[in-house]
Amino acid sequence: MAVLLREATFTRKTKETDINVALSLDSVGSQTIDVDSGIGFLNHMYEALAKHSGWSLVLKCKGDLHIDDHHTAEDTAIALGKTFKLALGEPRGIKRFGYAYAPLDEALSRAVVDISGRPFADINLDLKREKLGSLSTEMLPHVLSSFATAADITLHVDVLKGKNDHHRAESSFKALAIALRQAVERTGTNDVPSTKGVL
Ligand SMILES: [Mn+2]
Repeated sequence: MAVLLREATFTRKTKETDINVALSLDSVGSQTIDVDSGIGFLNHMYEALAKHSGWSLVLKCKGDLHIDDHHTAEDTAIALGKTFKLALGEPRGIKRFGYAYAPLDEALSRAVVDISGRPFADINLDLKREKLGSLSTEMLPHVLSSFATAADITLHVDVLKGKNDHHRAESSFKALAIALRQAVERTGTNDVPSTKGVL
């Protein structure tokens, strides 16, 4: 029996941002990753997330960067979360829970994911710099929590160590990627992984 690929596209257009996302959780062969949010450091984080999740991801955003980076960062995270939920579909036959540690040199992050259907995020990055490239560092925890809320998942991310804010941020996205990859992994059954029988 052919295994269905878990894929989705999503479009979101407001007065603040115009976003198109195409996501595959099961990229066959080589991954396609093409991210242009208009914010270099944000692209770098989404690319790291896609790469280590094993996703193919095309994400394009035309945002109101003449105001600041807020709407673009927040709305791309919401759009990506909604696309993830659409691509995953009904959470049957998946591991549901995922957790991972990811180092980047001196930095170390931990991410714990539950594909729970209950949106919740607790994100502790403790970044000290005002900006990373043209992205306000305060937007990074907001991006992670917006993604989790839109995706209807429970997410805990903690940067445990690290002196360099670029490393701290990037290791947190890599940890999330590895945890997500584990959580959506197929078990080979058709079970809903909950004692309630529904997620
Ligand atoms: Mn980097």
